[in-house]
Amino acid sequence: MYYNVFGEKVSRARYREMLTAAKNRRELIAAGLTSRRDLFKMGLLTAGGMLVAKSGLSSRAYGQTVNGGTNQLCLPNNQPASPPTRAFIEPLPIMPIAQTVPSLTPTPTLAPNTLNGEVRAASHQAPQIDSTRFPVVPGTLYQMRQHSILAIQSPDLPTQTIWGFDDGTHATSPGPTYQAFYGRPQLTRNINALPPANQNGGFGMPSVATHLHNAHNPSESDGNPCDFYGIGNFCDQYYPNVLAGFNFDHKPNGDINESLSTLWYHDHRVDFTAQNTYKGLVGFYLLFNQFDTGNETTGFRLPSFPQFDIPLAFADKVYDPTTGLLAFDLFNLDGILGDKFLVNGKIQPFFNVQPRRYRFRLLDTGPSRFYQFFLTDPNNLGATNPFWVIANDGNLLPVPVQVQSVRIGVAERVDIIIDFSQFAGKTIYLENRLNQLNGQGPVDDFGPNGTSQECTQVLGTTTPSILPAGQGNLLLQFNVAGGTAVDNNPDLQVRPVERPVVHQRPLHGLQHVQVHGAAKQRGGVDPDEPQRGLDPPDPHPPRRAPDHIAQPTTADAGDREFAQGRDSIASQ
Ligand SMILES: [Cu+2]
Repeated sequence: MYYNVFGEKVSRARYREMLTAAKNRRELIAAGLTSRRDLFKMGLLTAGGMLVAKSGLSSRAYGQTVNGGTNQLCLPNNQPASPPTRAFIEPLPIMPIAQTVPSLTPTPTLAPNTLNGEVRAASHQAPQIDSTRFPVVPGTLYQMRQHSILAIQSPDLPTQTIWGFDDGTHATSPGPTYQAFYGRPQLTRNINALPPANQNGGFGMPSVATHLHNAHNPSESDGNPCDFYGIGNFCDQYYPNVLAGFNFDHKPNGDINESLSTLWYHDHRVDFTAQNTYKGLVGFYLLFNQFDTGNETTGFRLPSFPQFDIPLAFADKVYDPTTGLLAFDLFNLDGILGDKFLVNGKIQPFFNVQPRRYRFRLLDTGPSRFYQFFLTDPNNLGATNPFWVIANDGNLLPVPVQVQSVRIGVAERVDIIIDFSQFAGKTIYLENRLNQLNGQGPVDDFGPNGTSQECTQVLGTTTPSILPAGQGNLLLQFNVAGGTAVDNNPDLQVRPVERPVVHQRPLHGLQHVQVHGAAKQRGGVDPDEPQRGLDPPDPHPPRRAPDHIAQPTTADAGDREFAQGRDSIASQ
């Protein structure tokens, strides 16, 4: 029996065709074709960015002849399936908390230490604003080496060589989780210790720029795509952990409305961000303050970190059916969709939880998959199992919003609270029910009854935008203990997350949630890009208060200097 990447049965001849095409593409990549620009130079891409219709190379070209559909982007069967893997037999990995170091050698300097191999675009800005508050060598220091690591992503697959972050104590992918605090500046020395390109296993560029996505950071420390550096070089990245506006219109401490919480770091190397993040160069950066304290007996009393506050990095990947090794198809210009779903670096893990509230920080690490998360009880598929959204893209919402599902796009985050007391003694699943047929994005819901007419000619029927419960991708299994458990969190019905100061405006995001039963957002498909909502234009400028479920903060606006207290040049 032969299957494609969508789990559909295909003929043996078709399967061999797909395998050959994939093998030919990999060989071209291994031969030194490492970017789309090379493909253009070789004449392998059309002006429209499509792979030329060459048999034995483009499985789409094959599809054009056999399917006869007019919408070639809808080809659902152009990749062989990854090898079979069992689900829910290994526990969810929890990334370790990043460990600080007492000092760095050589000592960090204001100007780039080029003599010793530092590659940085400019001198640190923060110490030049206030050297007392932001000393050149702050009290919190990290040293993170990027190097290859061995990982078991499923016991049914061979050990994988991927790339991770090493804080000196743990070398993991996703990397160690930063536990950062407002008012406590820190510096991370990122060192490129990756193997040479000819040992990259077929994809990945050993040249890095580590970006702290969405953070309000000085441009020289931002990890801009073009601030990359090679093996053996390093970059000192200064994270002031200060609220936007601290040196501008909200002196001295900044604007509390600009508080960020769930951030992530990832490689941002121009042209290779997708490959390098797919290869493992991602991690969480959690920023706490006096309200979001990480302790459920203080502040907003959100579930305590790290025991009940769990970062979840989602990724979908493809494995070579002949070797079982992680594969990346550079020729798939619609964006790669994987048929294996990883959470924190493991394919379909389980997580044993207590019957109480947990906070989960959901992150879509891409490269091209959108998710709409539901809680699914396999013994009661008709049940709607609500949970709470408390933050989007790093900002706490003014009030928690109860939803039946929440959607995120690539690079987006959403913080949710699940109360497992309602599921005591049960096994339930976090399920992605969003229907996505290719890397360009999920299918729309513009057809009748929430269906899409995308791909109708290829599929012969309309397709649902949201798959029925139990028929999506089961990502994570929760085994909920029986009985009761201590839970210091307040009832979210009484809105304990309400922010101390916010501008009151109509909550478009909230209305959207009520109408559709889901907090919907939608954006691009590149981890480089910040996501924007599709909601109606905001009639209430200026865009300040983080009270919109898909609204960027001004720290995300990308057009003000950190020195003016608002932003780095490119904070996305
Ligand atoms: Cu980013």
